[in-house]
Amino acid sequence: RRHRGVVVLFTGLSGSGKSTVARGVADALRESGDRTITLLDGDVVRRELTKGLGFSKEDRDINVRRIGWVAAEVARHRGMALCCPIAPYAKARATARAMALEAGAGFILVYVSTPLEVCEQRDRKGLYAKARAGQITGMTGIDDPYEVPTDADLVLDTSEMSIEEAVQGVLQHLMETGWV
Ligand code: GGZ
Repeated sequence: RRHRGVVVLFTGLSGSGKSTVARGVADALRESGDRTITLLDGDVVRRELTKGLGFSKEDRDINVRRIGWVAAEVARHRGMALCCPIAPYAKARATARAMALEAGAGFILVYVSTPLEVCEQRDRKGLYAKARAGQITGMTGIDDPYEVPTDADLVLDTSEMSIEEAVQGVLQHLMETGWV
């Protein structure tokens, strides 16, 4: 059976666990091996695909649009693209969905809903502390918006479950909906 392509977009705050969960899903699916997986990981994307963009609304929208476009092209050729930008704006996420559907592929929006206070406690890069101290501005969730999705296909809170459980949740959803 040849699968149709599909784009899985993980959205959520910095530190919510998007990348970690997406990486876990990619690893699991690569091991089981019946789909080709492209992981468009945050750091790599901003280095290779959207270098030079910042965090203004305009730049974030361009960032998410480029990711969505590449993901849709991957999915057009029956691949599975996993991407994990914050993607704070509903309209940019809707554009990514539309581009995937336009390419004849599926689209799954995974909202990683880990609360701000938990993301802030983790603060792996120290960005939240800097934002609270006023050393940086425009930090998502602090002084920059995050529009909570109303159209998520799956919602995962990594403060209420382990990474392994979150990965299993995504895999189970993909199986239930016939994508793997
Ligand atoms: C949010 C920022 C910011 C600001 C730098 N706001 O936890 P991280 O470090 O590794 O992930 C965050 C990443 C966000 O980039 P995205 O491409 O995912 O964002 S968007 O979809 O909005 O384009 C964070 C770091 O970059 N970072 N400054 N002001 N996150």
